[in-house]
Amino acid sequence: MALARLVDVHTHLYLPRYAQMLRSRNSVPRILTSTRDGKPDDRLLILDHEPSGGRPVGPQYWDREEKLKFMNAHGIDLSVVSSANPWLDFLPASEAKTLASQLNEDLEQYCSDSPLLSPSLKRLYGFGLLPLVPEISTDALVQTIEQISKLSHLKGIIMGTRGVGKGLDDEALDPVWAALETAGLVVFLHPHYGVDEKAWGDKNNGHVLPLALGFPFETTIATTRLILAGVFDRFPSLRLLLAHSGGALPQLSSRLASCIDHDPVVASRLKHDARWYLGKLYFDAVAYGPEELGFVSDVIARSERFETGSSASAGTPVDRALGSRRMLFGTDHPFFPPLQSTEKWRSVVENLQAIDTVAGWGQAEKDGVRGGNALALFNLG
Ligand code: 5CU
Repeated sequence: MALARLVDVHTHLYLPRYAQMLRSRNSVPRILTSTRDGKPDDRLLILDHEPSGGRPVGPQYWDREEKLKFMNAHGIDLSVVSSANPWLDFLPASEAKTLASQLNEDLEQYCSDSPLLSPSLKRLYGFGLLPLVPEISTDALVQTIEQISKLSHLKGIIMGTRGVGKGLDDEALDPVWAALETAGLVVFLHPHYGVDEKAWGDKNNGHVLPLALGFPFETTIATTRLILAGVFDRFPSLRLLLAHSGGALPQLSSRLASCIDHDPVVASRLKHDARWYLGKLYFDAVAYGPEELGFVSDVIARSERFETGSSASAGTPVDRALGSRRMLFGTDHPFFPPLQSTEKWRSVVENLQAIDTVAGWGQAEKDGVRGGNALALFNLG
């Protein structure tokens, strides 16, 4: 019987070259460098309204030994690491292109030099970066996809929601989707911008509202725009992994389908009911609760009902276990460190406990979400 592995698909880093670039900047995003009691006391400023002076940032963001230590402490066998936000979004096109290519080589090295998990597997694989910024040429994007597809430890790319300036439903991205589909690279869609900060009012709630709601709503909107633009109709083999279990999309997908049905502009645009597309997506299992994970797996499984365009079987129970096959464990490391030092991070323990206690998932489904689904998605035999 194959060993059940624990695989983290949502785990970030700032490669040393990227951290160096952040240190050289004097506007956000940036790393502010200083020392306290003779030791480095670097601070990260990437989001609006970071606590004054920024958040502590250190080797856990860039040192591979720290990533492996974290993996060992939590029993994680293998991680598919990705650069943390805001990627290259804020750079001019020529700089973004050069840096993307250098960072992809750096990440390949970071992974290929990692310890062996088995004779055929390393402990680290990665998602590369594309220079997705305004005024970049399509050729530059496609060349970077070709570069990544030749780097054997890079299994996909991470991207934000802005595309080349007009969002992900921009037709200018069609050659990018086509090239990613052909290369078989998984696209990890991750938020950074949240939603209009006016929605948060003027009380000081720290980062709770932008992170708990703004991030997932951003993913919800971006994925919905992809569906509405027919991207999954034109690129049916594109594999998209959604951060934070797809945000609010699973909860809102029937409302979305109904709004489409009643809208004269969109009603006949798509090949399928909106709910069908959710069964083509992959969702990380970074939702922190068993009820949420169970619900997402129901919504994924339900997509089959819409295969034929009919919802005649609405009301009959879906196969929750089937839906689990598109869900994958993640930690969001090094974000969400515990406020008080503990051996294991609460954010990780909660996500593992959630997977372990979903009603209707047997051992095979739990093992799948913990790691088996990721090994299959990334073709890591
Ligand atoms: O806490 C945060 O700021 C973040 C972030 O920026 N990106 C992320 O992936 N998780 C948490």
